[in-house]
Amino acid sequence: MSAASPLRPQTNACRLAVDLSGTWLFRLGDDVGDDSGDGDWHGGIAGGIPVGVPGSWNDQVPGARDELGPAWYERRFEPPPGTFPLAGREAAIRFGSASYAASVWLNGQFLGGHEGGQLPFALDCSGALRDGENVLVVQVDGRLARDRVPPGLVPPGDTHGRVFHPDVSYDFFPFAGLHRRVELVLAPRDGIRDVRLETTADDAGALLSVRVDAADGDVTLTLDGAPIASPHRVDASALWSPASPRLHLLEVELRRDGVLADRYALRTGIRTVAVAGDQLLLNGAPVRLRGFGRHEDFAVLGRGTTPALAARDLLLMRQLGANSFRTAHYPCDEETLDIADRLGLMVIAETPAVGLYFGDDDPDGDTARRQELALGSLAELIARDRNRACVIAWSVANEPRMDYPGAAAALRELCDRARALDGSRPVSYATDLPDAAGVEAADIVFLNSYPGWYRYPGRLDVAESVLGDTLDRVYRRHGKPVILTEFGADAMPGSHADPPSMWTEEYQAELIERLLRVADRRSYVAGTHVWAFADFATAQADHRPQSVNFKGVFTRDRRPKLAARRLRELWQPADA
Ligand code: BDP
Repeated sequence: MSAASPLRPQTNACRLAVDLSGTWLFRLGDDVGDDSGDGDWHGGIAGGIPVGVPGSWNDQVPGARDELGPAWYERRFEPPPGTFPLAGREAAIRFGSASYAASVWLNGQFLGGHEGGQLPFALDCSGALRDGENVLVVQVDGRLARDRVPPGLVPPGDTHGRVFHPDVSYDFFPFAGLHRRVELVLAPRDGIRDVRLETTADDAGALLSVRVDAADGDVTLTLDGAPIASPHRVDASALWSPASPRLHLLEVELRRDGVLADRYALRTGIRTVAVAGDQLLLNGAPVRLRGFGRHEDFAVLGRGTTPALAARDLLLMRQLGANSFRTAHYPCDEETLDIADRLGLMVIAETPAVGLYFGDDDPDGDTARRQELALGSLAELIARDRNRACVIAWSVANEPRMDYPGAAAALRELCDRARALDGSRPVSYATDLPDAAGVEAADIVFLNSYPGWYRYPGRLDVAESVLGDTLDRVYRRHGKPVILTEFGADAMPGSHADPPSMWTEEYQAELIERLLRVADRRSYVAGTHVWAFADFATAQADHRPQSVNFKGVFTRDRRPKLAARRLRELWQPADA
């Protein structure tokens, strides 16, 4: 099914993607699964109110902040001219992200569903789509449960001991809704199903391999307008890097009897990434990541994405001199990756597997189900992002709780699966427990560490030596490059003190500067990501004033704190 294939939708001579974003109708409601009586909203919802898509419903709809569903969405649309007859084409509805689970009906006909937020899914609707007005209905369920990923309702002993309302096991608000674009997609039935790029090092530059999965016919490739065959040799000067984020236009065409049957274009960077000894190499040369962990979070939008916010964030990162970010703690929007490709920002792409735990007292098999879901979203993430130059590593989880017998094996399985699906990028998971078994499965150690905050709070004086000792110990143990994927401090914007004290802008800036100094002195440290780029919404908790994590170097509305200015001084010039 080409329309429902992993390829991201695009509009060209053979394909059409119609953006259905905009004002939808919405209502919270019970799970009315039957087709009889008043409760049947599959053909259209009763009493809906207007909401914006993309966007979480929590901060749009008054009183709905803590409502996690199920909720119902409706969008009426007419297919564009030339849609019918479908003839050799298929139609699908593609969702960029429905958090956490969705079921979809078109004109009362059930199309299918999907579990897991922040990853796209496409449902064939060729049999349901009609000329004239169509009614698209989506039920979105954001409820927390132990057998979901990320898990909710987790016993406090299996979290960091923190109690949140709503009862999440992770430190961000469980926003729910249609968070990314929704598209009507038309594509040839017997067309191009998938395109996979892989770049390997070569003496003079790199070799680009293009694998095309397509129906019968003749496949041709062009790069920047010139015909190529796979593998294709690329000059070093044409490679992608933060200093020179060159993109090329790769066009794939499928012809039958000389007639164009399908076409797919990718704007792509070409680069290699590898781990050698204690170094991370980009295009064969050692590289150090400097940047942030970044959430998708903004007032009113919740977790809803818009290219304006992504552009603002990534341009600010570049302005500071950052060259990298991690999509914590879930895959980021595809348009954000377009911007990262263009700006030369190296991305650690993370799955939604935050807060995993492996309780062996699980009578109903929740642990096994979580692992299946984690493996599933890992595969979906790699299928979505594998062609991206900007994505230089996979993070298969964030801070899994490792104190159960099955934990290490589960993390090993996740790392091995990532490598089996994509052998071209290093694989790891961000951990606060670098001594626990499981870490040996990673190609790089991703270390989250908070000296001067959770450990030795208020002790700027000892934070440096504590981090230095931790890094050296981790390196001695694993003999691999280490990326400090999280460190930092909360700072209330506008709060100042001299000498610096916790929660002030001075303390945050000073701590970040000191810890960067420690990390930068160590050659095996392949990167530092400050936690976090901007303040973000959390569930309510006694350690989260205003239900916000204030570790951002920018406020939630992207005003700089002192730490942002300090980083700009430390990170100039922004060359790599
Ligand atoms: C780390 C988590 C991150 C939190 C951060 C914090 O990975 O999600 O937001 O701590 O507490 O443990 O600020």
